[in-house]
Amino acid sequence: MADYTRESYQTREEHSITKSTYVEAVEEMYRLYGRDSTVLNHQTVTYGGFLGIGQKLGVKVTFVPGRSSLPQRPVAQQPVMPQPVSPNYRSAPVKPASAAPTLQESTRTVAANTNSLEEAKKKILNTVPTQVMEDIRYKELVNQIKQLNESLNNYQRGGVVEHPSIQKIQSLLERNEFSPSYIRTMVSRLRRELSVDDLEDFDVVQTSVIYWIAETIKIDDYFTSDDFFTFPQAIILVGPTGVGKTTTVAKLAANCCVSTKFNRENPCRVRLITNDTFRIQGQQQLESYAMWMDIPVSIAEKQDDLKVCFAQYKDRTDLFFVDTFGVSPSDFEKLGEARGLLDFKEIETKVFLTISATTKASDVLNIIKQFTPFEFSGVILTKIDETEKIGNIVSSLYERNMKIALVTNGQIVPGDIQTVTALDLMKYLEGFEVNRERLRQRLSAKKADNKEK
Ligand SMILES: Nc1nc2c(ncn2[C@@H]2O[C@H](COP(=O)(O)OP(=O)(O)O)[C@@H](O)[C@H]2O)c(=O)[nH]1
Ligand SMILES: [Mg+2]
Repeated sequence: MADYTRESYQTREEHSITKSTYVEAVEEMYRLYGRDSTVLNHQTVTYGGFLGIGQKLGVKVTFVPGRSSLPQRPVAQQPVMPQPVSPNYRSAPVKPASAAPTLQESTRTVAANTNSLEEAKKKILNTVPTQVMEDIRYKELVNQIKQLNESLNNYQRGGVVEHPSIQKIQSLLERNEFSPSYIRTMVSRLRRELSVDDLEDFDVVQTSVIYWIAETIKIDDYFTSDDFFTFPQAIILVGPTGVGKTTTVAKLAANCCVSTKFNRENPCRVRLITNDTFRIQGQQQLESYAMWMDIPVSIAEKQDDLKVCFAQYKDRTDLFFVDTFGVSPSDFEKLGEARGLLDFKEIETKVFLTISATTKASDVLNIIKQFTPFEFSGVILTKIDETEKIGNIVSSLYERNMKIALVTNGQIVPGDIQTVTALDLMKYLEGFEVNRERLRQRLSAKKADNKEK
């Protein structure tokens, strides 16, 4: 394209092709007019049908055909070629190129005979020897096979040639470590819900995708609801080892103690319980937090110990926070043991699965699966400060329809814990430009809409 001057564009005629999608129209243009054709504009149109019935929505692409598809201009340099008009040219032997008259000569001869340039042209075309025609057809055929091969390769790479905006979104989602199936869902939504004009404006595309991502994040507002302040009850944290259960239990307990819901006359009575008796540090860690915060702590090794503890302190305690020993999701024996330990009815309980935000998507899915018997109601997402990508978590929680109740963002007790909104989490998207205000308005409009329904 680069060697085309403005003038040469102007000397070529505009053409248009209408197909059901932009990509199909452009592919057809390339096929018929060459890869060096230039798209001038495109618009959404209706086409096909009969008397307005059965019309389809499509895209009309207006373009200038590629130079390669045009007849060569400098006739004088044309080395070829047509045979003089001969009534039985099909059987006429092909003359060597050097002996053939030039195109100019042929044109002159024929024009003189017919006195009509148009007719002369037709006749010249008819005079092209069979072998030359065969050559042209052969070249066309080779070209078509090449294009078919290209299309086939594209399909083998996983689909049709995508609009550049869709390609860009796809790679941004991959960069943020969203799962392949989540990315497929977003891409098919883009294809379905955005017009070709919308796709041309990347800002519209990314705003829609960010909004859809926010929509897929479900928040559990348990810790701000009245249910959390219905006493007595036990909050139990389960999850793999090292994700931050003990630290989070300490943060929660400390925050309840300083909550504005309570005061000196009416304090929140909190007790910590740990059954992490396997590791000396596990137990000591909670005990030292408890001592530092001046909160009582109990050790409950077995299910019976827990039952005794609840029975003994229920009347003097509002909230029990139970820190469990960490279990690897592949250690089925220990998982069963931990589940058995929590099998009691003495007190209202609420179980939360603790997952580190740094866990990769396939592992998150496995953890959710293995901890399902614990009947957890939501997820506490820890260590969000240690990652810049949350696609792994967002896509796997969405796939399992899980809600996020709390997020922890550091090692400091009690500070680094917070309730979040979907909008808060959008700041962890890398490479997207988030218009927070527009997104906030759209999300609150949706919330209000849902409430009305
Ligand atoms: N960066 C970061 N570290 C955390 C967070 N929560 C816990 N940790 C650290 O993770 C490590 C393991 O925490 P711990 O509570 O013992 O995990 P547990 O085995 O699940 O009980 C400790 O060093 C904690 O300080 C968090 O939100 N952010
Ligand atoms: Mg622990």
